[in-house]
Amino acid sequence: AMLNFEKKYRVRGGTLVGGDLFDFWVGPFYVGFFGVTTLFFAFLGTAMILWGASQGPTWNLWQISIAPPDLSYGLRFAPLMEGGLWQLITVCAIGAFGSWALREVEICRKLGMGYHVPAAFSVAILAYVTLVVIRPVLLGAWGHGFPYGIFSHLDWVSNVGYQYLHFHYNPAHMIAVSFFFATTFALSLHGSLILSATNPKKGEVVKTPEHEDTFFRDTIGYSIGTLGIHRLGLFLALAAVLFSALCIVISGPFWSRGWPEWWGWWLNMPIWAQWPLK
Ligand code: BCL
Ligand code: UQ2
Repeated sequence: AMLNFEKKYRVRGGTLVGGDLFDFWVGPFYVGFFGVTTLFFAFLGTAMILWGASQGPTWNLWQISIAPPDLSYGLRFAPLMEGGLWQLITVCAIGAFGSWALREVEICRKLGMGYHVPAAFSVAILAYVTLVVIRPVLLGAWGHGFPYGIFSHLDWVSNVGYQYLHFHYNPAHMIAVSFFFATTFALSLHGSLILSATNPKKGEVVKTPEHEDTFFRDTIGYSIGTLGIHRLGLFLALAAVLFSALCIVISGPFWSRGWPEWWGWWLNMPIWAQWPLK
């Protein structure tokens, strides 16, 4: 069923390719050229994961894993069962994520919206591509990508982390983590503010943004405003993911020793490195 206002927003056009050919909906979902390509890559990729699992040693959901090629294959194609599958699945994943972003762009154009949503999603895609393409290429082997499996990718994160001795000392990781925490903090302030304004005690009317501003002015002397909190939230979230991509792409290509050692420049600064004076 269509909601009464939906007809008004089901506008023709705004497509990037294919003109009217794929300009249709299935139920509530817009399809478009990139809806078709999303489905194509998603089904093919999922089928390959299932087939890979069927060739593997387990059907335990937690333990299924499709590994990238051995480092000795460098940046070449590997045989299917020796990482080739991982390479094809990676192509499908990038195809599906990219198609999804472009489908979002078409929907933005139909609705006359800004491109904030696809722009933000592109930053998540960039982080993924950094992990499975950019960093492996910079290091010279697809084997540096992470394996596709629930536990196996966690093991990869742990192993790669310890390869640099103590990943918490990675300065970009520090900033990324701080932005992630700030994002959840800002969103908890916002969510709780909205819920308390819209759920007053029995018999009272729903409160307005004036009350929201006043709450924060009373408590901390500052309100960022209803539009501002959403801008801040987007900024914090994007910064978190951009610094995540940065923290991993510099691990190896830029710094190959332990991250604690990177701080030597700071410990050796002449302001304190000369103390105690002998
Ligand atoms: Mg660390 C990375 C936090 C301890 C080693 N670490 C990260 C970052 C993040 C973080 C900053 C991962 C987020 C990210 O990249 O998002 N680490 C973090 C925290 C601690 C921590 C908070 C902590 O101690 C409290 N890390 C440690 C310890 C080390 C360590 C010290 C291990 C011993 N950490 C590493 C390593 C890495 C990180 C190694 C990384 O590689 C990783 C990183 O920075 O990666 C970039 C980015 C988001 C994505 C990549 C998701 C992309 C999503 C795609 C585009 C879409 C998917 C669609 C999906 C398949 C479809 C679903 C369909 C359904 C229908 C819904
Ligand atoms: C706010 C406001 C909102 C909000 C929130 C605030 C009326 C509905 C949460 C308060 C936010 C502040 C003070 C920024 C905090 C900064 C960081 C980095 C977490 O003022 O306006 O609108 O939801």
